[in-house]
Amino acid sequence: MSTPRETEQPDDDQTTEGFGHVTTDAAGGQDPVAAAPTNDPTCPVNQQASRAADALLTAAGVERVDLACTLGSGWSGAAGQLGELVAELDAEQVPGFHTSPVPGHSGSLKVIRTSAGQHVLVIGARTHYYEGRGVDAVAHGVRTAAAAGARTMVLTNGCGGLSPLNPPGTPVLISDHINLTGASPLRGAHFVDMTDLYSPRMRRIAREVDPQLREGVYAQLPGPHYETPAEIRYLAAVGADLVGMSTALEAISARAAGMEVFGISLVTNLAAGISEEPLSHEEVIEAGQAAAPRIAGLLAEVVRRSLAPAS
Ligand code: 8IG
Repeated sequence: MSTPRETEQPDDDQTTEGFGHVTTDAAGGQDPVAAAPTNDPTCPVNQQASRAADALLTAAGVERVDLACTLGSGWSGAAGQLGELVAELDAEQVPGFHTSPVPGHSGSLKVIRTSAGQHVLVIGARTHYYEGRGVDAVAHGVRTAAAAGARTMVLTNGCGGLSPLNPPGTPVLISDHINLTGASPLRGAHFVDMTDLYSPRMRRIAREVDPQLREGVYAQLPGPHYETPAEIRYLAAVGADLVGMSTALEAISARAAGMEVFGISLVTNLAAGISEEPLSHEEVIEAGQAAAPRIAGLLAEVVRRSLAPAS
């Protein structure tokens, strides 16, 4: 089980003011809400996550969930084998969630009971950074999962692949990420270690389930445009294997909340310039459909084994 690894940085000019009490000047310089540190339980983003968690837990009639899973492009059917549906809510019924404008993203939140009696929150309504709602909207799913009691955050996505070893339709374990959004879901003096962000324990379990699985470094870009071939060569040179528009900001938020993080990408297209073909969203949807049975079984088995008591 991972623990939140926060280090209080030495801060010479720390004032006696508590968290959340940010002074504003007459000109309205700093917005106190926007500036409240994200590790303060009274920070409005955490309170909104608690309200969303309450709505979900009440609808499901459960006290907490054990694990949460965000479904990315190509993964919308992958929750089918996790267990029995207990509750399903439209994104609009849960505080802070929005229906996704993207075809291939489901737009609902589900609570599922596994055959072992544990509960999984399935988030089919991810907010992407490119929607322009800000980092708090992006992190809201993860914060809601943490507020609902989930100790493990499973992040799935569809992405571009930089290696011909991972053709479209290949699931790849995320071993690490490069956050190229220029943003963070955290603010204030909230310093969080990112070593071993993507749980070695969960990756081991996944490779036990499917020994063919490869690992890769995922680069999150802001999007919504895809990359140029020159940008893909740049990403390859700095060590990226996978490129997409989600996951890294959410993983940071999950680590900050003390959750164990598991990331898995479905390569739905070769990145720009790697293949002769231009990129299309239709290609992304088709690769997801073709891989659906394999990735649904994989996800269910990784979740089942990760929740099983250590023997
Ligand atoms: I699915 O090739 C999917 N998402 N940035 N590049 C980026 N995001 C993606 C890609 C891709 N494919």
